[in-house]
Amino acid sequence: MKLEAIELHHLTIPLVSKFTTSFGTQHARSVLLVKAVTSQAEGWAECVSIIDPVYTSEHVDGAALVIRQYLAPKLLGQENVDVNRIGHDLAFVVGHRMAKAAVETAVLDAFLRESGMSLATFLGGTRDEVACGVSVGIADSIDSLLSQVAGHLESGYLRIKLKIRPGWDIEPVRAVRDAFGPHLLLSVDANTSYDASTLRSLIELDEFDLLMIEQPFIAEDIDAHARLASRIKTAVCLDESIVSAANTASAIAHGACSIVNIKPGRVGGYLESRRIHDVCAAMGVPVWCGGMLETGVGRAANVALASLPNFTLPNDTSASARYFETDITEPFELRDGYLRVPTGPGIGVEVAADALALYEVSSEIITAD
Ligand code: OSB
Ligand code: MG
Repeated sequence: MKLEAIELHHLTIPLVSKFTTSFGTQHARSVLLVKAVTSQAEGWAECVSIIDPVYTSEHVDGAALVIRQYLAPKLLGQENVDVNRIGHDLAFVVGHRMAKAAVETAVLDAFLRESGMSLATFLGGTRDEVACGVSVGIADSIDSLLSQVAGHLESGYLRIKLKIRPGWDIEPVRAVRDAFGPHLLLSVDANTSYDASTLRSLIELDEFDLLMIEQPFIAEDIDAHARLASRIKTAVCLDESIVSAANTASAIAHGACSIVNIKPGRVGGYLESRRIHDVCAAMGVPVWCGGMLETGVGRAANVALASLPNFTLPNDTSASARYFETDITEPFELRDGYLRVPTGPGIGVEVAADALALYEVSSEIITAD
């Protein structure tokens, strides 16, 4: 396949409600869409890096620069782009996995549209709908948190994940557990905000029968996660620490996690995500698909990934309405707690021209030479 151009589209899309984590508050998504143009087809992908380098080191402007200056020229200069070798072709750039994932996925989408095959089929998906949870940000008050959780349960979500940080942990978790009972699938996500001085609260959380504690410590500190995992009965899940199949196998072997959150952007794409899925399956570790408040473009691909067999826990793939008033694709709608896996070619959804026009801030076309 010959690649003719790569386009970058910068969008700003307001969120229906602000989203607060231990690393900050998002009121809008700053979305970088990547479009791959071949003679036969166009493919789309969403770069999930956020506007500031506060979740991982990547950020939107950095991703655009790396794509423009390094990744796109490498692929545009090739006579024949092989979708199974893009990871290898782009390996000369160190890191920048969200940027690489977006380029690889856009080209893969174009290739699959040419071939008439869905991404789910290409990846080896085995289900036609995926179980959905919802990630609830740090709230202004316990009352506000309880009413948000009640609303999400009303919508049908199958698992509630509470964002926590030191000072917002025991009290909100106890309040939600007390209000919604022992059967609620409830987990917490600390986004690396704990250390030895706040370890005590994590141990106290053990009494609330949580499904998992996600990424309490900094990404590099595998050992701290292993020590915590050996002290509590609650499962430890890694998010920020997981960047490749190799480092996943190592983290599991060290006892640092018994559940893995796979985010395709964070690990460099859907092919590496599939390898992580396979490693975890072989090591008896269940996985679920994390989210980055994606539009329908990123969500469609995530839902395809989550159709693989070892995605046995509810995913952070919520319906479009949980994030946006108007999505940029046909909206994803929750049915009894599940989203349908798209069956059309590629990611299986289309970018709506009017929504693109509504939200687009700037765009550029990158060609060979
Ligand atoms: O840690 O899972 C996270 C959003 C931005 C950055 C990090 C995270 C998240 C979420 C959002 O939890 C989940 C979703 O997309 O619904
Ligand atoms: Mg997380």
